[in-house]
Amino acid sequence: MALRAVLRNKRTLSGLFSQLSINTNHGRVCASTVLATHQRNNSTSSKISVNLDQSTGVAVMHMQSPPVNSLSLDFLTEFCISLEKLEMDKSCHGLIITSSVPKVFSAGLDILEMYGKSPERCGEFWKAVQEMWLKLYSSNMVTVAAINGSSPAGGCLMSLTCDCRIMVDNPRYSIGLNETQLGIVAPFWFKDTMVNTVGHRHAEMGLALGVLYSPTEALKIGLVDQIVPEDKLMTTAEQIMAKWLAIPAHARQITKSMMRKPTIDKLTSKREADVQNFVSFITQDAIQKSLRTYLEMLKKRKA
Ligand code: CO8
Repeated sequence: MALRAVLRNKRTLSGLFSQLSINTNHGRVCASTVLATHQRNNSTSSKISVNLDQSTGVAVMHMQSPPVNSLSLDFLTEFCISLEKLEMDKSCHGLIITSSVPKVFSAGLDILEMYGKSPERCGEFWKAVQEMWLKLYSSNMVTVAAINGSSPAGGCLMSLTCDCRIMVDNPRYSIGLNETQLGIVAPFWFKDTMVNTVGHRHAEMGLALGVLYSPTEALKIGLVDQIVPEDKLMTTAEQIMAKWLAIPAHARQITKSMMRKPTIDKLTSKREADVQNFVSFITQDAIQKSLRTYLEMLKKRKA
């Protein structure tokens, strides 16, 4: 009946839903809660800084762990705690992830967490990597990666979990799942996330060859959605965010879940086995040797 009245008034269904979702979200918080939430979610830990703008409902997360924002166990723990806080904050609808470290978005998993460590520690580390992926890939928030530097391997994975990726158009920056170049293999859920983004053929070639794409190449295969000059990155991210947030929230969230749930369920149902696989793989002598060679190569390249 109410709906008919709305249609009679020539208002669209999506307009109605849009209004409902906005009202619902805003209706959940009173002014004092907003203030408390505002204080709670403008946080700076040693590796992550989060700034939530209450007027837009958009949080900007800066990764600030020099030299390369590598994903160590400590980093991942802080990252997941920040994410959880935002997810539970009903006044936060969108998240932009970017880096405070010049020229690097994230160098991916911290190789030192995988080299010379006990099986127990490797297992703990891997659970944290899974947690980051699960939280981001299933987030109810709109997530945008504002990629302002190189983003290999786990850094690429992190951005692939977002709803949208914008990268600075600088040919010195690269992005991709380059695991094979380290002599290691991207796990099935890394692969699935890549396939879901760029399709099977591009994923197959990119993964097998461990390709690190320039921004232009990444745009061409759909690994990123837009490339922009450095000084336009954040304004573009905000514009894209506004476009996504204009969609009725529940419809967008259900659609996201529909698209991603099979991939998420696959890991959730095999989580423990995946940890065991990782630990037995990464602790093999041959793999440890490959990692040592790669670390030496990184050092030599620097010298
Ligand atoms: N982990 C730990 N340390 C790192 C990493 C890393 N991923 N990347 C760089 N570093 C270190 C360097 O060794 C160097 O250390 P130091 O100062 O002690 O010599 C320091 O960070 C600075 O590095 P650079 O001088 O190279 O910094 P640049 O700004 O010149 O370059 C790059 C930045 C482009 C990010 C460059 O450092 C780079 O290419 N790094 C390697 C990135 C990489 O290959 N990451 C892959 C990690 S593996 C992963 O994410 C998924 C693994 C899945 C495992 C599955 C197994 C089953």
